[in-house]
Amino acid sequence: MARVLPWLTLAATLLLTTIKTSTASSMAKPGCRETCGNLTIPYPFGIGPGCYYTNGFDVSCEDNRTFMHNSSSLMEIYNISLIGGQARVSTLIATNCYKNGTTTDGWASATTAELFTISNKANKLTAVGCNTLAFLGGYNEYTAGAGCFSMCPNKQSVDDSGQCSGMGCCQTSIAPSLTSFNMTFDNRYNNSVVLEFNPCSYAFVAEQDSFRFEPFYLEGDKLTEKFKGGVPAVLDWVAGRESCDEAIKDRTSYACISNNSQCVKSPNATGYLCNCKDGFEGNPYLADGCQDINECQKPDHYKCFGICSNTIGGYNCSCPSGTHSIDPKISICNPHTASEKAKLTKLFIGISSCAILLLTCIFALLIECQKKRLMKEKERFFQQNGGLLLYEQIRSKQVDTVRIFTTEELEQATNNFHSSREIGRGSYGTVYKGILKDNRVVAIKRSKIMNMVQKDDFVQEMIILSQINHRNVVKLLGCCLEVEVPMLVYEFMPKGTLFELIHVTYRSPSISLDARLRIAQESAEALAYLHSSASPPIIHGDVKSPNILLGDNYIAKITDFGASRMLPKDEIQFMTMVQGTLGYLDPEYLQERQLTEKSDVYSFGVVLLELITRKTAIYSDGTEEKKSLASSFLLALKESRLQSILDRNILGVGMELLQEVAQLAKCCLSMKGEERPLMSEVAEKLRFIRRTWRKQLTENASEETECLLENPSNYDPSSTGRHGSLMALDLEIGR
Ligand SMILES: *[C@@H]1O[C@H](CO)[C@@H](O)[C@H](O)[C@H]1NC(C)=O
Ligand SMILES: *[C@@H]1O[C@H](CO)[C@@H](O)[C@H](O)[C@H]1NC(C)=O
Ligand SMILES: *[C@@H]1O[C@H](CO)[C@@H](O)[C@H](O)[C@H]1NC(C)=O
Ligand SMILES: *[C@@H]1O[C@H](CO)[C@@H](O)[C@H](O)[C@H]1NC(C)=O
Ligand SMILES: *[C@@H]1O[C@H](CO)[C@@H](O)[C@H](O)[C@H]1NC(C)=O
Ligand SMILES: *[C@@H]1O[C@H](CO)[C@@H](O)[C@H](O)[C@H]1NC(C)=O
Ligand SMILES: *[C@@H]1O[C@H](CO)[C@@H](O)[C@H](O)[C@H]1NC(C)=O
Ligand SMILES: *[C@@H]1O[C@H](CO)[C@@H](O)[C@H](O)[C@H]1NC(C)=O
Ligand SMILES: *[C@@H]1O[C@H](CO)[C@@H](O)[C@H](O)[C@H]1NC(C)=O
Ligand SMILES: *[C@H]1O[C@H](CO)[C@@H](O)[C@H](O)[C@H]1NC(C)=O
Repeated sequence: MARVLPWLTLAATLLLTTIKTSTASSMAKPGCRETCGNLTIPYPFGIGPGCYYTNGFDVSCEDNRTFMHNSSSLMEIYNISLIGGQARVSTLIATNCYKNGTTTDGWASATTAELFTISNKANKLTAVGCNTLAFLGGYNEYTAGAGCFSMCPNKQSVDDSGQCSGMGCCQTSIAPSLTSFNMTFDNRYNNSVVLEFNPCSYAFVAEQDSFRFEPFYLEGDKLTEKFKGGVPAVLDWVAGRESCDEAIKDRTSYACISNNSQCVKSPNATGYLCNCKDGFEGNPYLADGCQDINECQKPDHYKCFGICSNTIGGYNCSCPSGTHSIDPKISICNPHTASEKAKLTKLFIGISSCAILLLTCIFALLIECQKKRLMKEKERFFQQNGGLLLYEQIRSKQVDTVRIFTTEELEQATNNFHSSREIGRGSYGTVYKGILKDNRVVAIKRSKIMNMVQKDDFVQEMIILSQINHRNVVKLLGCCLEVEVPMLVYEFMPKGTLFELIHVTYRSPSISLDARLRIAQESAEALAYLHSSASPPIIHGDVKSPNILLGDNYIAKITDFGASRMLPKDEIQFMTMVQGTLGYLDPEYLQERQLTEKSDVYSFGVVLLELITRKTAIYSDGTEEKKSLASSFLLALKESRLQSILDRNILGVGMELLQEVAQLAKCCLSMKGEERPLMSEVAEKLRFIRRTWRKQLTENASEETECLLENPSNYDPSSTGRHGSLMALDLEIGR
């Protein structure tokens, strides 16, 4: 069956029944029929001469159905959209049936009117059949084509999901902007093989969304029955093919003639369309077509909670006088009057700024208080620690050697008391290495809570200590009183303690006898000085090898004296102290709890023993049992086996001297204080022993190491600079 429908230019049966609807909202040209059946026909479409814009928009109305005139096939119009420039129309169906051994040569073609194109976005080439290959030959500017193949060997294989999946139905895209097409079938695929359930094949261009495939379409001529008028398809139309710029220039053919209309580019096709401007509605293709929207009458679309007044192209929504709008656009009116509102706003602003100001003040005050408290605390500690007293004393006695450091200074010097700066830690507290602003290296002693008897005493001590100026006494540089427990700042001793030198053997495998004697002598001199320089004498109270420090060239300097002033008061503290100085403590003191200069002498005796035996004050010689160095030594001396207890490294030459040192030590370790020599005597004796030793060394020069004899004649007991270097050398050799 072939249906050839040529260009139809049917003169419409002019229904001059001018339905007087010349209202402003009329979509048709004034004096023209506006509807056909249920469909409103808006200008540029129109029925009859003079009622349409241009040829393609010429439509006819038959039996309440609308048809396009100037189109190659009689297309029924189902729907017209002015805004998108689209129309839903019916299209032809090409049918190919197998009958009597032959196939009808079915084809269908269509040509759209000018300004109309077939929408390729909305439409698809659709073929229905079970051995069907359909072609579409189309034309836009060029020749275009599409093909669609569907196959289903039996009834069961037909896809019944409604989809055009290729089994009973297929769909394929078409080229854009087609103005004409011709659908044909390839007869090599015909319905002979599927005749019993599908005698015919169909092809058509259809709106994809409106066509749903049903398997029964394959039977007989069910499909053509269902879509008698044709399958819906979508056409794009434009008011002109030119762009808006071009269209506006050519005023004579410009379609957007309404006031308040505007030209827009067609969204789906090439060319332009007309729209009403915002705030207007109606038909932009008609003079006076775009009418102002009375927004106030459409509260569903245009919100206004106040008093609505329509304006041309918009509306004015305001609040009754005396009320204030929260949202100026839609006027949600606030019960507060404007002035009240303003007042409230002012009040609010006032209150909030006051609050902010107040908070800021409070905050600043808190910070200030904190600062003040800190300052007060510091001051309290300063006073508690006798800061003022110290100041006075410093002024009156013209002490210029001791400095009062601030906490900040010391924190800065020790990198906030960083652990990497720790150089010693004990029951007394921690010693840090500090570097002052002037690059001076110092040792800062931060004690744990100690039993400070009286602030006066402490200050007194400070004054005394600061006045002590002996080369073998570690110099006190200053203190910091702003903390609970004062911190003391000493000169820094780079070579550690005597304890480390003689007992941490890997550090100094061998120390010469001369070096040992020198250290002993220097320490003795320092103690003698302490005992004699001031009245009452300064008792060290804690003489032990860890309290003898070594400076450059291993010069010995004693530190931590004045313990007598800070003696423990209660039993627990006493026991702690005893434990700390076990092996050094004067037995008399243990009984009488009275420290004297002779207590220092006893302790020094133990240090002397450490030097010649290289054993710690409390030691164990392989066996579990801990022995007191002093008692072991005295026992060995009594049993005349001194050599057994002495350091093997110094045995050999100078045995008589060692005997003398041993005798000296024995005297120092006398049980009764009065039997012990004075510290000055000890120093004297050591000086003598040392001189003898050096003489012997010179005599034995040929056998001894050359370097040890470097400038032996230059000896001067009061100068240790030389000996310092000797000592260093000895140590070097020892390694
Ligand atoms: C018009 O619409 C009514 C109901 O909306 C419908 O019953 C009638 O069939 C329609 N007429 C045409 C010609 O489409
Ligand atoms: C067209 O529709 C109108 C009303 O909608 C009806 O009165 C008229 O009979 C219809 N005409 C035809 C031919 O159906
Ligand atoms: C136009 O098409 C839409 C859906 O695409 C439909 O809802 C509407 O009823 C149609 N209008 C007419 C007049 O056919
Ligand atoms: C073919 O069709 C003709 C009429 O068009 C009919 O008379 C004839 O019987 C048919 N032949 C067969 C084999 O069906
Ligand atoms: C129908 O198809 C068969 C094979 O599929 C072929 O032999 C036959 O010639 C075709 N008939 C026509 C009329 O093309
Ligand atoms: C045509 O344009 C309109 C408006 O942009 C849009 O809503 C519609 O989906 C388009 N039509 C097609 C088939 O893409
Ligand atoms: C459509 O194609 C068929 C087969 O090629 C041809 O016979 C027919 O003339 C074509 N129709 C048009 C309008 O071009
Ligand atoms: C349309 O605009 C023109 C000029 O811009 C004016 O003269 C005419 O009065 C307007 N028409 C209406 C109905 O507003
Ligand atoms: C809206 O109305 C108010 C009061 O009625 C007026 O002051 C204002 O100017 C109007 N705005 C516009 C855009 O017409
Ligand atoms: C439309 O119809 C007019 C008048 O009947 C004719 O001159 C014109 O060529 C036709 N246009 C098309 C595209 O068919």
